[in-house]
Amino acid sequence: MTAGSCSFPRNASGPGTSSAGDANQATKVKILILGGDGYLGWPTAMHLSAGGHEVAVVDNYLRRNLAREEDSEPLYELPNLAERCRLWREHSGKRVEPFIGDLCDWDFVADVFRKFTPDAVVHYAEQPSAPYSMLRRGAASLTLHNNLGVTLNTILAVREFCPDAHIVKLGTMGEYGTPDIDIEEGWLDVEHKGRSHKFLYPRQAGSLYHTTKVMDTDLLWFYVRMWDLRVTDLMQGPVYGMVTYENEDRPDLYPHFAYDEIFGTVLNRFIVQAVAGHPLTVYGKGGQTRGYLNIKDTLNCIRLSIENPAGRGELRIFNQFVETFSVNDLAERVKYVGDEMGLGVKIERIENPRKELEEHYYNPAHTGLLDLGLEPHPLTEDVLKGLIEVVQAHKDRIATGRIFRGVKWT
Ligand code: USQ
Repeated sequence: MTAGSCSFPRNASGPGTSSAGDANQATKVKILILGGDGYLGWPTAMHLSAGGHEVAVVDNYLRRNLAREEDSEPLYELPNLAERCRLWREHSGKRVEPFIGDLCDWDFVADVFRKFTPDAVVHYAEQPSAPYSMLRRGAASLTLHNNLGVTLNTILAVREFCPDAHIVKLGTMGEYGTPDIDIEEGWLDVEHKGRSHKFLYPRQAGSLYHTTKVMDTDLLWFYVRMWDLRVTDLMQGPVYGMVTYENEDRPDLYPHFAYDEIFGTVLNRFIVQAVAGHPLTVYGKGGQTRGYLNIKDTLNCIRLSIENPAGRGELRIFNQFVETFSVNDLAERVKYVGDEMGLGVKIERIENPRKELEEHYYNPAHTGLLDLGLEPHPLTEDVLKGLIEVVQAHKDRIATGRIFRGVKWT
């Protein structure tokens, strides 16, 4: 058992089987990606397909539809999922099979799992935005029902159609919040009145979206204990970038790149703001610190998790990020590189629409994925310059009115 995992005692063959042994048995894995049209889902599909795995993707375009409803259109136009699969086939010679439908609908889920019975399921199929979840009653309800509904259906489908399959679930570092002690990798040994026990690390999320991820983890842990599922839950920080190994010269294979307040994450937003000549929108004091990663690191983390699966009856948790930065650090870095490129970047500290600590302790562990062989891509000046150049190529599509609307948390 690794530091970031917990197995429930089992009668049949003992606690969690060895990860390394499982990985060596199968080089080609049949992988179903739930949420395969999203910012991370589509690049993951291409990456795993390029790596020789057999891949299918499922999506109902929830993210695209919500973005349209909220006037949060991405930086560039995107082909639909069937077209993406065709383009990928042309480009790579490899086939990715698309399924379009709602994973909250059990009949659809059962149909997909019967047609494509996977060895591994990557579960991204959630409403992914914290600001969206705080917008209004309907958005809160959609976030809760969609996220928990898809997670439950995924668990039930694995149990019914492929009980040995490995579920790789995207959680979030935001499950832990910002406690005033070190954050461990998923679990905490608690000593109490002379006895000790390992528990899930205490979670105290900062938005309804992040709270649904806490609930997902609880659901997964419950069913790992009941049904000996294999699960890896990845506590991911904010991701940046759009260029991956598979799409370097193919903008038509870029992922959904959002820069608006609802669906855009902070560094992607700052890059677009720098290109548009909009002041960088630092919320409050800007001391909010998070763990960040390049989109290429996300792909490698998912691949490494699949190729080194959790054992039966094991909930394995990794903290998925490579570097920590405060919002101020990010703004200063974007300003420095932007100014070198002649953009004349300004930073503006605006009243924080969110309810969060703006200065706090932050020291999360993150050794599990490094131990599996992750080689991080740090946020260098060259990386920032490359991102700015890609956004510059789409400058005419930036709608500055989308950059800030002030969705209040309270
Ligand atoms: N922030 C600013 N200015 C902005 C946008 C954000 O100062 O213009 C600040 C936020 O207040 C926050 C930090 O930057 O303190 C990160 O915000 P974000 O919007 O990049 O990320 P967040 O809403 O937390 O959510 C994103 C993804 C989510 C993922 C999460 C990882 O949308 O799916 O789970 O990052 S984490 O933040 O570690 O919880």
